[in-house]
Amino acid sequence: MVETLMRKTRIAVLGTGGTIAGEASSASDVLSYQDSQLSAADTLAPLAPYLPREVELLALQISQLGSENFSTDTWLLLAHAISRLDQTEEPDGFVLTQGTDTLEETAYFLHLALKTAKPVVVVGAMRPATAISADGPLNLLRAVQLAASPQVRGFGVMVVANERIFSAREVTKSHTSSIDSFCSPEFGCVGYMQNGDVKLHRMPSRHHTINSPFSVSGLQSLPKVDIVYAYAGAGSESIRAFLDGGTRGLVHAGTGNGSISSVHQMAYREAILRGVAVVRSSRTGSGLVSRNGAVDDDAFGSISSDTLSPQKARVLLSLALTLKQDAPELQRYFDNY
Ligand code: DAS
Repeated sequence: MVETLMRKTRIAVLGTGGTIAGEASSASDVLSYQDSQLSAADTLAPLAPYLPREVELLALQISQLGSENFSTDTWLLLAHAISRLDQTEEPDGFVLTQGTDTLEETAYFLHLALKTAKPVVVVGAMRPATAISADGPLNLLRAVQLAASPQVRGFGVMVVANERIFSAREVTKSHTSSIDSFCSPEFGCVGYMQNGDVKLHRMPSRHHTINSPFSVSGLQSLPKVDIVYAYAGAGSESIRAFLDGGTRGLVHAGTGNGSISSVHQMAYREAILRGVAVVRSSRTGSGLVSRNGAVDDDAFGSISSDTLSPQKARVLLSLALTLKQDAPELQRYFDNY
């Protein structure tokens, strides 16, 4: 008798801490708690009865810290861990659990840097694991189901939250405490999770992962890029401090369509003369920062962020600076990624 052994769908789950791994002293306490207490394996335990039999999980603890403490080195650590696992364990998909505060930055970084067509899902929770109505277990179950789905092969990095699937480039945390915090202003989600089934509505349109030129293989650090926040009456102290600190790129979180005050313009002019890249983005939360709009980028030597938020523009600029320094070439990355 010939027996065919079916290989199970293997999902690697990488834990890094955050609220999804958090504990409070009372189940009714959803706001004061200790994050990063449970291991990746602990957070997966409640899912066991609901996982399809053909799925097997591989749990790994990468770090145990709130995502407000993530750095660009954490992103590199995660990218290297995923690439290594991809080769050694040959999983079919990846789930990364982390705090929600900077989740969108990690997700976009991996979306640009990873060289895999396998689904990668970044997931967190707004309430600790001990909460009477914790969102972590359902989000995590959906993340595993999504990562196991061949339908999203080639979609790059996704975020799943509150039954919606988002593309890493577009997703943002939009609320301090609601379980419906994750959204994608203007673009919307790419699909839904419906009782564990993946229901897709569109594909991510910009290039990513295997179709991006960025590679962090062998890279131990990223170029330093900082964000300058614009507000009425802002001085240029932060720009000067960043320049003194050795920054390689500055992202302007500008008012409106990425406008720059005359005080900031003077300091940025000096930055550009010193070879520091300056990207104009907007603090408004949605819309496209148009090139040669509020500022004549051609004349000024700046780059417009397209629809990237300041924190996402920083991610792209950090990676772009590993390949190019020139403003027109950097602009091409912002037009395409
Ligand atoms: N502690 C914050 C963080 O790690 C919040 C969270 O996990 O959701 O990002």
